[in-house]
Amino acid sequence: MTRSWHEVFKGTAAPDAAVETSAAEEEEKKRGWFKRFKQGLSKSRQNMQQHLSAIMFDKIDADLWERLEETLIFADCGVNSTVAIVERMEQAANDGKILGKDQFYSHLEESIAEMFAAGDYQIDVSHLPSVILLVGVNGTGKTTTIGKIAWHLQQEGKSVILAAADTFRAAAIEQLQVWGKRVDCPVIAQKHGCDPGAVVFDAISAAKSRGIDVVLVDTAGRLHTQVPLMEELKKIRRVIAKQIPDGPHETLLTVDATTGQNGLIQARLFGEAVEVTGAVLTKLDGTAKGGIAVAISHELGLPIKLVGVGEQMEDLRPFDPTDFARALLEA
Ligand SMILES: Nc1nc2c(ncn2[C@@H]2O[C@H](COP(=O)(O)OP(=O)(O)O)[C@@H](O)[C@H]2O)c(=O)[nH]1
Ligand SMILES: [Mg+2]
Repeated sequence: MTRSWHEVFKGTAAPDAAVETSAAEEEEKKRGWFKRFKQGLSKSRQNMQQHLSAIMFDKIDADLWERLEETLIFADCGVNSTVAIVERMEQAANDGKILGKDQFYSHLEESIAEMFAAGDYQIDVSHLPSVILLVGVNGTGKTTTIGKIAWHLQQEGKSVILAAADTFRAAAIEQLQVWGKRVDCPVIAQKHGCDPGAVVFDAISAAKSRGIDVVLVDTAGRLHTQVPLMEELKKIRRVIAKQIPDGPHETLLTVDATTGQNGLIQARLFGEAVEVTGAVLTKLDGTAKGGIAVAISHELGLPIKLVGVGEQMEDLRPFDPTDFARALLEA
């Protein structure tokens, strides 16, 4: 089910009863979000439907399963998820549950949704302050996602501070400052090249003294193969844990959907080096192979907490496996 932001951010209050929107209005809003999400997935949906449209459904036989398998592989669902989905479908067919097109699609929707890793799909902002670390390869959307999250958190009544701990590139600090201006929240930054740990230390100190709710930490994303980056990330985590023993409360890994299986490999290496609590899948609007969402969650065993389906603030959406499967298959 489409979730609203206060359902995603653990630690934010439900809308005030006095100004609470009616159930019908809430439904209407959720329909709007789903429509937008579906729009972001249109390339992937067209691709999927084009492949499946050749199926006649007059015979449920090996040819049909082969075509389904090809479709899923081509959509970048990954080999393991594909095999699991097809097996589940064949089983349902053997049990007499798939006799035609409608049942095929409804079972496929269910089977895809079930591939997503079980886990906590919420983002924990219940601490004071809560610390959220964004990690991932360069260009996967860390800085942009931080700006978008900051805006949504503020909409839910949380105060936010940004920490420019990607000190490796000068442009990265400026980019975060631009976001800080845009969403109107403070940015703690030092000079290009300085110790990212020091920036994080300052940001947490500032959050504590000013009573700010959430610290969002931007980090560098030089390639995973570089040992120093992983050491740097571990050091940042130690600096956080020294000030806040149970922090960071979330470590979100950004993965660029347009990089397909290659992005998945990079993400896996990141995930092995730092403890990650969830994934943010960005640029889902820019690919016809949205099945990568299935592969990422299934292969990494990570819940996808957020997805980017465009460059606007509203194009960062809470992720829901059932919505995803529906948006991928629904006509
Ligand atoms: N279309 C689209 N572009 C995105 C999305 N998320 C990020 N981008 C773009 O991807 C590029 C790299 O993002 P950036 O935040 O700088 O990545 P970083 O290096 O990981 O911090 C920027 O041009 C963003 O505007 C998304 O969900 N959809
Ligand atoms: Mg960046």
